[in-house]
Amino acid sequence: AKRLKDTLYEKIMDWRPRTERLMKEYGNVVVDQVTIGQILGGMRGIKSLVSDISYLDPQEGIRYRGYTLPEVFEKLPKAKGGNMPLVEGLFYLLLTGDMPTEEQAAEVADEFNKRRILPRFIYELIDAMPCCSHPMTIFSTAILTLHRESFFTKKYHAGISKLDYWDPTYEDSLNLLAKLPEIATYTYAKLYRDGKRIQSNPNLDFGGNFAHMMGIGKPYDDVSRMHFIVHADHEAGNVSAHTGHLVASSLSDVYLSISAMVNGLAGPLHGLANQEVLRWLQDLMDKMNGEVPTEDELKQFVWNTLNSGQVIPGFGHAVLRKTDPRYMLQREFSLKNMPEDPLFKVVDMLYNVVPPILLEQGKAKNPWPNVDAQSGVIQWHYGIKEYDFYTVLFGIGRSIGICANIIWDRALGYPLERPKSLTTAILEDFAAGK
Ligand code: CMX
Repeated sequence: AKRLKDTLYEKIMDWRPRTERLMKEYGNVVVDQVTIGQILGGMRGIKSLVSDISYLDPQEGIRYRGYTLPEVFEKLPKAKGGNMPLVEGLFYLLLTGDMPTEEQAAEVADEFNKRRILPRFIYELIDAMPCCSHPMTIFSTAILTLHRESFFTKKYHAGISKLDYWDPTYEDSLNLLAKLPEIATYTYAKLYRDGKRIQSNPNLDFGGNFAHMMGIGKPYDDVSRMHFIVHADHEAGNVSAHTGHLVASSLSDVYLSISAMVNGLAGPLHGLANQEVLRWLQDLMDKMNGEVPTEDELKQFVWNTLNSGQVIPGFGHAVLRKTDPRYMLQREFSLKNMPEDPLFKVVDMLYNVVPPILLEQGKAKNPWPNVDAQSGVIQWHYGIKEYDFYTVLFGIGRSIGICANIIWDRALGYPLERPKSLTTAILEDFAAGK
């Protein structure tokens, strides 16, 4: 069978004329207008990026390479002994646009396996991080430190052709992705288990091996696969994806770019929201002395949070205008596997309680839950109670999508990103019609 890299090369050669033609013949076609509100409002909604890896419809939610999430979960090859798809298959899909066969997913597994060993200096680095460092800081620092391994950077200095940039970027991406579960699980061991590390098992798939290294039995392998797959990509404009793309556009390699994207993910309005959900729920449970609250008590707690000027973590979205399908998938899993979990019961009550309150408050454009409202509760149920760690899991998943994006950025020769900024006075002149 054809190797992944050869398949990718063919796809790239087919795709290049499309972007070249758009650029040469249709470069002046107008796609969007920009208002002062958008310039001052975080560039919300401006159509100014391109990604073929995924597309987010405000009503329907994310599609990976044209497939909805339920389709992705149905069609990807499943892990042996599990019910969830192989993360390796997802990477194949994101990279090529083709739904992989079992054999094709196995090739990715094989590639990851060959590249997963961490250099000793990464363990030493994690050991040397100052106490109370947030796991996201450690994760980002470890990825950044691997920069010295970059194949792209070596090739660039040796002077390779621009047309070949994608190749060492692909190699760097596989090398990095293969190592992320090792970095994350050692970070966990170091912070919360006195550094007692469980060696990886080369016979297991990405998700299975992650669960094994975390020391958690079934169905945590399926939980990990589901988690990494639902978090992989959310088109190109969110903070993590955009940061990865932006940094890579200066020809910083994958290590520099992914470390940067992880830092963007670490903010409470983005990935860190999953940790915030758990912190918020624990605060609620403490106030209730561990009892599941009544609906009225829950409403009061939500209003108290809003009235103190805080956001309800896990609700709202910058683009989505319906319940996040990533929330629904995790909810289905929870209903099947942990319906009696008291925290899950509270999360499910919040699903009914929060949206009407946010609507009544009248600020949030989307009152519905997002991915982060559910993910932490599942981790908690399977024994990961150190919720500071949750965003690292998000980071592993998101890296898969961002690496696929960056490989394609290089393949299609996307240039340095450089939008134009204005001054307030210039905006005031526009406002006055000058
Ligand atoms: N609770 C309270 N207020 C909210 C809210 C929420 N969950 N979501 C939005 N709002 C408020 C905003 O803070 C904003 O208020 P101001 O006008 O006072 O600034 C107003 O509603 C309008 O915001 P918006 O246009 O609906 O949302 P944005 O595009 O500005 O922000 C997001 C989107 C996700 C940052 C926001 O909904 C939020 O803060 N949610 C809670 C944090 C969260 O769950 N983040 C994770 C998102 C998914 C992810 O990236 O991981």
